[in-house]
Amino acid sequence: MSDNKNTPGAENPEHFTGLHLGHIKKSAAGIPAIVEALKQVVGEAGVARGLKALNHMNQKGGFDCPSCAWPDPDDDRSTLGEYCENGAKAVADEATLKKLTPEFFAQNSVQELAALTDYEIGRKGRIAQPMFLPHGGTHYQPITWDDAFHKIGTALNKLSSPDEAIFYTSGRTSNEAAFLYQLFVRAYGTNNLPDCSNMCHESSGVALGESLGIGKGSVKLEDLYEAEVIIILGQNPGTNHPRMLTALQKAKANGARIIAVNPLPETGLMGFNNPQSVKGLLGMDTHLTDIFLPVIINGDMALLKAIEYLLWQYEQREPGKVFDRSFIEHNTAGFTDFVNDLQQQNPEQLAQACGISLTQIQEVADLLKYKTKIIACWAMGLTQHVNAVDTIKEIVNLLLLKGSIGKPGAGTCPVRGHSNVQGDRTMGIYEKPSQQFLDNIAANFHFTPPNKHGYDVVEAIKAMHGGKASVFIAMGGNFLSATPDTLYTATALRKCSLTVQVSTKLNRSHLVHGHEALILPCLGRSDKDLLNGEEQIVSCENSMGVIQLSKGVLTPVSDQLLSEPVIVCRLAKATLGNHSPVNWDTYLQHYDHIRTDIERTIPGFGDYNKRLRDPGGFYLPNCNRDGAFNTISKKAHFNIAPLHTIHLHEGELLMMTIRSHDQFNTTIYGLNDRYRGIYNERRVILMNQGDMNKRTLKQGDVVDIFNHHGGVERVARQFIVVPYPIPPSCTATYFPETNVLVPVNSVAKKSNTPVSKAVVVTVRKVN
Ligand SMILES: Nc1nc2c(c(=O)[nH]1)N[C@H]1C(S)=C(S)[C@@H](COP(=O)(O)OP(=O)(O)OC[C@H]3O[C@@H](n4cnc5c(=O)[nH]c(N)nc54)[C@H](O)[C@@H]3O)O[C@H]1N2
Ligand SMILES: Nc1nc2c(c(=O)[nH]1)N[C@H]1C(S)=C(S)[C@@H](COP(=O)(O)OP(=O)(O)OC[C@H]3O[C@@H](n4cnc5c(=O)[nH]c(N)nc54)[C@H](O)[C@@H]3O)O[C@H]1N2
Ligand SMILES: [Mo]
Repeated sequence: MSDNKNTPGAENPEHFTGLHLGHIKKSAAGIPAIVEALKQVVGEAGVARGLKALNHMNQKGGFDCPSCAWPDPDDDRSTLGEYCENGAKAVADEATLKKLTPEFFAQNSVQELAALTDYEIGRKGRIAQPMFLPHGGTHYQPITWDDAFHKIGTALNKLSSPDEAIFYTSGRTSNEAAFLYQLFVRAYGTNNLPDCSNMCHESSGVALGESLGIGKGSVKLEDLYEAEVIIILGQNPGTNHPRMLTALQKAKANGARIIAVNPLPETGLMGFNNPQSVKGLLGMDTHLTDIFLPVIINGDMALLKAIEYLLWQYEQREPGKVFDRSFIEHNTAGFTDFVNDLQQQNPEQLAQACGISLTQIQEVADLLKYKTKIIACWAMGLTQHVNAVDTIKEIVNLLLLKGSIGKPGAGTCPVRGHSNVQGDRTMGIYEKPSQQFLDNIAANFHFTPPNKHGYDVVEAIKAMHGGKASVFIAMGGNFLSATPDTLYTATALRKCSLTVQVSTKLNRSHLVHGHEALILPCLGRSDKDLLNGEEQIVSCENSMGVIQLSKGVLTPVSDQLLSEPVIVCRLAKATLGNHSPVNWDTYLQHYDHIRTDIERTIPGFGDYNKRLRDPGGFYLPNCNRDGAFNTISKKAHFNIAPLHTIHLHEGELLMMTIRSHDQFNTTIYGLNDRYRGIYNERRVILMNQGDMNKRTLKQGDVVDIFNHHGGVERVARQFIVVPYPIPPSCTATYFPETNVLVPVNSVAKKSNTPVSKAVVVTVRKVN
């Protein structure tokens, strides 16, 4: 909402960077990926430091890649390096030797920095000491750690209620830091713990929790190798989870068939040159997808229903051969009602609603008919929709019909984003904690944690905007750029009395701030973490529930950086003073003490300190994996939901905001999207040629993009039109440039996740 039209930033560009269009690549990775990776790392960190980082990443006893949450193989790790191009870019970004000294901040005002693009801001370097922006100040100034903690403690203690403070977390925070952070926040007295998950896989957590009794996926990496069919919906693994391609390649070699459901023919779904194998280096690619279904945006539910309908028809002809009747009878609830509803469906209408021909859907049904080991993988293409929870439950319906949960080679695979986003939730970073979790805290730490639900991300923005919250603290992330409705969120943050960012790199959330602002620089994943002269380890949980050790190896760029656990302890001491129910000094001696308390509080962490040091770490318990369903009825639930139809008026288009190949969320590594053939420009809008013709637009034309949700005009200025193989009425732009168009009030039912993949927009040519 445009209550501050003058917000400088990426949404109001000064100039273009010079678009150059190439071809859409036919396969991902290979030598170009290795070249890119080395270029980035060596360029930022130098040869010795860069190679040291790469050699330790994702190796047993090394550090966990700070990029995505894809698991490491349980068995042998590749000697060619167990990392991908984008993991290398993430490390290069963190291991950079460039640092932001007090002189840098003295020379560059906040306003000047805010006028830069996200790409330019991110290239500046690591923050090297705590910085403070006084009320009305134009430049950040150095501040001591003690003074910084004192300021925050004082601000928090001045609030009339702890609920007026908000404590955000991004998903890179280690288990140890996350556990202490939520403990501090609850001891302080609130559950206002929004996290990036609210914008990410929250819909998956809600759907899986309600249907299957656990909000996490059920498969292990080895299951992929055993699957007969892998369905990948709304995910672009070639860019966002490149190491998944190695697993898919192995699955293919073992006979698996792959179905990809995506409005775009994403390169990584199509073919793969494994840079960790000699064949891949020579450019011999594996053809990955067997059936590609270019659904229209949010057509997935209709598609899934159509597949189920056709399978049900087969089942009637051959009872018990297509559906797993025994599994359904013993393990599920709601089958009869579900089938009654399915019978009412009209396959032609469903085909039309998803934009896939009935012939092609029939091909999928034929493939699935006798298969029993099916895995469904999905990511943001499904979770960021109004009906995301129901769509994910529809995936579960399909798997239940086929008995494809709780056995090898089958199950649910929501592919997580941030490297420890799943672990942070396990540690209690959650605005709606269970009573059981709170009881465990109470029993171990002798205080009564609040049980009133806190704010999630969208609620937090509204609370700040409405003056109900005025201190905002972020443990990592880039709240301003990652959240919807950029200008509305900017206003919300600017109303705060104090905003605090615990960060590694400079980002826009440091530049759009409260009356006073603090930047607290912390160690990253790759940095050596010394406490009382001893190197510390931390731990993360990957997408498949494995807890693994992470140990940084690089000398930090500044001796003024503190680790996140230390920052939380000192913040807690400064805020809670002598009244603290928790003895923070114990944790400041050794992180093993943190893990001992995690073990006492959270199930599944028995013998944590020992098992963490076992090579490869350990799996957390997962009831689905063992064929059990921890719902109230102890059964898996079929779900019946109507289709969600988005009515587009004349001239309107449906826009998905997606990631390019050269970014990690709001961190922009470069201006190329190599696989999609788009170079040197991020301000592009991918359009169907027919939609361009209707608007008399041609390649290279510049348009403004509008959204009018709730009667408020939002505009993203100056995007270059690029014709692209995308279904009619669908368009794509890059996140975060177009977050300014995502309405804060457009959220998924039940999960409250911003609808970032179905933004109704119009375009107008700029003369
Ligand atoms: N290099 C790199 N790695 C990353 C990240 C990064 O930014 N860069 N981000 C990390 C994070 S936090 C996350 S959550 C993940 C995100 O990983 P993804 O979910 O793969 O990321 P997106 O770019 O949002 O891609 C969504 C995909 O869904 C498709 N899609 C959009 N709408 C629909 C729809 O309605 N239906 C279907 N079937 N498909 C649709 C898009 O075409 C696109 O291919 O990646 C993680 N890993
Ligand atoms: N329109 C649109 N919006 C989206 C999405 C989308 O697809 N479309 N995706 C959503 C998703 S899936 C997610 S997960 C969110 C991401 O939201 P966030 O997690 O908030 O954003 P990031 O860009 O990952 O955060 C990057 C910043 O984290 C800091 N950082 C990096 N490493 C560390 C560390 O180790 N410790 C600390 N303390 N700080 C660190 C750096 O300062 C860096 O600038 O964005 C969401 N927003
Ligand atoms: Mo994410």
